[in-house]
Amino acid sequence: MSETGSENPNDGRYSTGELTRRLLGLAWQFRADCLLSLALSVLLLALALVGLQLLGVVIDVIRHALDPALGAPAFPFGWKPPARWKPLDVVTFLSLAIVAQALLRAVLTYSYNMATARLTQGKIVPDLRDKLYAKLQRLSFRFFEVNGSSSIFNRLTGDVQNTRLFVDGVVLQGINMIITLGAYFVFMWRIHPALTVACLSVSVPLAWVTHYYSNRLRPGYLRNRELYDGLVQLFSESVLGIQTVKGFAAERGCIERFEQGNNEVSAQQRRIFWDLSIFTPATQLLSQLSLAILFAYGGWLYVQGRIPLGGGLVVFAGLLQQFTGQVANLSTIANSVQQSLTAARRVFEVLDTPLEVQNKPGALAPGRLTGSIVFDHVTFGYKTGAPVLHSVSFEAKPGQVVGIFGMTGAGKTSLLSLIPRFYDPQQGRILADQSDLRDLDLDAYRRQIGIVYQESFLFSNTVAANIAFGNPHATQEQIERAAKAASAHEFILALSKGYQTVLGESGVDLSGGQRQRLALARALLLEPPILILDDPTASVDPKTEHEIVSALRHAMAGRTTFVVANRLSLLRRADIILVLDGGRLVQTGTHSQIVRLPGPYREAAMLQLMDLDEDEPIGAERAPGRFT
Ligand code: DCP
Ligand code: MG
Repeated sequence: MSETGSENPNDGRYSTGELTRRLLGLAWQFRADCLLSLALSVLLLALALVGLQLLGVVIDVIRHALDPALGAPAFPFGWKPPARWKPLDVVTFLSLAIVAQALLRAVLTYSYNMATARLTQGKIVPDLRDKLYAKLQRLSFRFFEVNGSSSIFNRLTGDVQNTRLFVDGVVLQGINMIITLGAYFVFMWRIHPALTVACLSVSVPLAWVTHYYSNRLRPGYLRNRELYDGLVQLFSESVLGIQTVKGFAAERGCIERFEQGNNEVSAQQRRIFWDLSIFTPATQLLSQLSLAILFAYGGWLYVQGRIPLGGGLVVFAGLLQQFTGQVANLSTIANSVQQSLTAARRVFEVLDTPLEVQNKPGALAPGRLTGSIVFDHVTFGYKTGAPVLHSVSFEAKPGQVVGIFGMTGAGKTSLLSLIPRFYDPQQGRILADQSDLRDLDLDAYRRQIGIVYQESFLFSNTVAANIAFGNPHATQEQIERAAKAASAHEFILALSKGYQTVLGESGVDLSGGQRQRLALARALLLEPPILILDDPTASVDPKTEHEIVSALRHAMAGRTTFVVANRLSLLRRADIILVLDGGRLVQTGTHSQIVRLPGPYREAAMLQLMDLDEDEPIGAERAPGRFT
């Protein structure tokens, strides 16, 4: 979206020249296919010229037959009809040759279209899409925070398509146009230089009009893509958030916002069409002007007796018409230039985003870790100058359970996200088995960490595939072992097709507790020495919480576990508890140690115990005013 787009580190980075160079590089990458397309179009051009030549000769043969005083026709390509042929035989033969030429052109046009489609849709587009997707997979979280998902979708789909337009719509068409115009020019010049110059003088205003409109179009296309990103964002959010929308009876508002966004896009689109609908006829009009010049000036030349009214003039008119037709193509090409540059800018922005977290050269692939994690004066923030963790230090020994407690916004999730190195700290360092995380091979390290989030994302696939997500080669036995360890085996068997049950989109047909246990099984399948649990019981009822907690008890055995929780049921089991307050580590110790000390943990513990003692009916607590 536009306001977040400005935070993109690549914004405004590309000059038109640079974009053009890179797009030419893209064409160069597929030079063999480009050459094939160009060769076919040159053949087509040659055939068109042959056709015109033949037409001119046919006319001269007829005129000569009608009036032998006019002089014998000049046959092209060194060919001469046998002396015994009558003029009618010659005309018939030439007409057949013209038909053959037209047929051959049809076949070549077909081949040209096929070759170009194979190049663009078969090679360039899939290649760019693969590159973009691979890059997206490696980009750090920050990129996704800055760029909305819709903008990313649109770049992967529409913008990739428009980027390839540079190859077929600009490079191929452009070279083709230059060759064609050159050839026509030479042929016309050979017929009559002065007439050629007169007719082609309209090219000057034509070039100016093209330049003017082309520059007008570019910002329009960019704005259009941004507005469209916003519209798709609105749409996808209302699909993903449909429960919230309906729950708050907010359909009307959503529809109105969508209509407004939709109108903005179409109004913007209309402005582009408005420019285009002046631009295209303007270029056509100008090119038709040259025909008018031909008739006026050519007619005058004829009257003056300086040019014969023969096949030559017909050929000239034909050449001129083709020439102006090609020139009128300029507007299409100019339009493609702007469209493809806009799209390419958005595609390259993604491809060029530096990887914030990446392997350094010679990074170490660790063997199986013991699970020791040390935070050494770690300061971290999402934006520079606004840390959300301040100089946090602690040590987790192998196999320990580390509970993390803090108010909402205290920095618990942020702390957890540093462990798998989703971000790098701004100051201080984090050690796993005594090695700085920045020295470890990222993939090899992350594979040793199992993560369960507050809310788990399940893929539209079978239960088994969801559990085996981190290791697609896992055996059924491994999958079941993980499911049992996560207390998920029983409920999975009760599903209609057991492990082969396909979950709906995002797994909507499971309860919150079931989803969490599947997510836990998915994390445990990898037998990770380090387990990270971000408030896994946050959104479930007490009974499910109990199930998850008892599942966790098995799961945590033998691994270093980091668990964010607010419920004492989970925290009590921790070997050490870290209490975070406003991004600072304010207390460290076991439950029994810190529950005695004044502070946020003790307060929360008291409240939870009081909740248990409370015999006031729940209705009384809901009395108006108590919520404020
Ligand atoms: N923050 C941010 N950008 C993000 C995530 C968080 O600027 N992508 C900010 C919001 C908070 C602070 O960082 O001010 C800490 O956020 P956490 O998500 O780490 O907070 P908690 O996990 O402790 O909160 P909760 O209990 O609500 O999950
Ligand atoms: Mg959190």
